[in-house]
Amino acid sequence: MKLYGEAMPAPNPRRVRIFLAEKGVEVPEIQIGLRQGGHRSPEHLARNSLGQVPVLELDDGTTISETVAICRYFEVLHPDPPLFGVSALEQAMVEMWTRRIELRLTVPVGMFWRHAHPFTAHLLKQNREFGESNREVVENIQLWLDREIADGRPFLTGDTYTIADIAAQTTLDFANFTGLSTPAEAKHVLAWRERMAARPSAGA
Ligand SMILES: N[C@@H](CCC(=O)N[C@@H](CS)C(=O)NCC(=O)O)C(=O)O
Repeated sequence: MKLYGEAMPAPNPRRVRIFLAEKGVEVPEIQIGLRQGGHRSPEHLARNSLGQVPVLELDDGTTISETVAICRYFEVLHPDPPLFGVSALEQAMVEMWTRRIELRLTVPVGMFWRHAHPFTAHLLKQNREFGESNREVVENIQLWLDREIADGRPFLTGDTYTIADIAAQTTLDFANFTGLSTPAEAKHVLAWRERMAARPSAGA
């Protein structure tokens, strides 16, 4: 099997790499060359008709797209350490937090990137005003997250590191790359980010 992905700072392929590093699993990755348009080549569109990475290709040629779907596949193959929760409650919490992060944080960071950043200006007709409006959305959701984790929990869902932490870590690192930072008053988020950055998997 092999992964089609892209190097840092692309957040979604990195989510899979961090997940695999936490599991101690090695899968070869081919970098698609987003800047060169490799994701729009006929070969890649045959793997994922949406032209995105990551894509996992199995030995029989089956392809799996969507970061969380790829991670779920590896979770079943390599259950330890569990990163999607074990009990019914843990699994629900992981789902809740992953969806909150993807929908409330990753989407506005992506909209800022697509509509306000000079690097993407040649790719689409940008709506700069809309793009810039996401700065405040990203800041406010981090302040909300800060209040949520102010109870001292070490990870987003509680006492256990999960894929929800990986989703937030990779999104916020990418946000920094685009020029969006964590507000200084979000002290709990900043401390959590330091803990995530100290894990060996952060280099993946
Ligand atoms: N929902 C997808 C999003 C994947 C995605 O946005 N990947 C980016 C790289 S981080 C990409 O391929 N961008 C190129 C494009 O969308 O045209 C997932 O979770 O895998």
